[in-house]
Amino acid sequence: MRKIFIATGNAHKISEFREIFDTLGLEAELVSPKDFNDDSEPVENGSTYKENSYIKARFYYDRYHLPTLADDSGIEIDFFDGQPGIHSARFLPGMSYPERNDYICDKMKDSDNRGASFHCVVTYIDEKGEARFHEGVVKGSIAREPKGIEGFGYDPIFITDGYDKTNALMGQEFKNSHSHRAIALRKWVEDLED
Ligand code: ITT
Repeated sequence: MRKIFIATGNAHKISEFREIFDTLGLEAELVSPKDFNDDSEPVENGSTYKENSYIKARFYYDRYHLPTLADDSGIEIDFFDGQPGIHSARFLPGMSYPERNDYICDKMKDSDNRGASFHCVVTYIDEKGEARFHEGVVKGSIAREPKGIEGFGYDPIFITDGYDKTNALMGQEFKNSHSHRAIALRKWVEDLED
């Protein structure tokens, strides 16, 4: 079976990758830094999702020489002028995600400017060392208050356009087919099949 290195230390992303692979009917053995007891981390000093995604993929490809998939993602919130974007993992340092989500909803409580979007760029470096990039974007809005326990990060406050519940209430199966990550991976598969 084809082995693919998933270049992330985020356990939630790894399980989403596995589930999206299943949803897409892709057979592969997915391995990640944890399987190699590797806690080294690439320096994400790019200024775009694409650059950071490439930095992560290249870092692990150079270590393990396996076909490698990396994801850089984030949420852009209109009320905060598009922040936190590529800084989503480091936004409001020192706060847990429930605290961050409460903070965001509280700051926005009197505002009708609730637009937001989730972004993801996946980089795939193949066995020959060549990189391909695919992007997934989902538009939505910020909920009045955090709701739901599924997913991770900002899922309790993000409502995908066309739906009326947060991602964390819609559930993992919904995310596996509708998320920014699922869209990017679907494009990657279509590209592989061509
Ligand atoms: P790696 O760099 O090791 O992949 P990370 O969590 O630091 O892990 P990013 O730099 O790409 O990854 O940061 C993405 C952040 O954006 C993530 O930590 C969440 O806060 C948020 N995010 C991304 N995708 C999300 C999703 O599907 N649901 C909720 N929040 C998400």
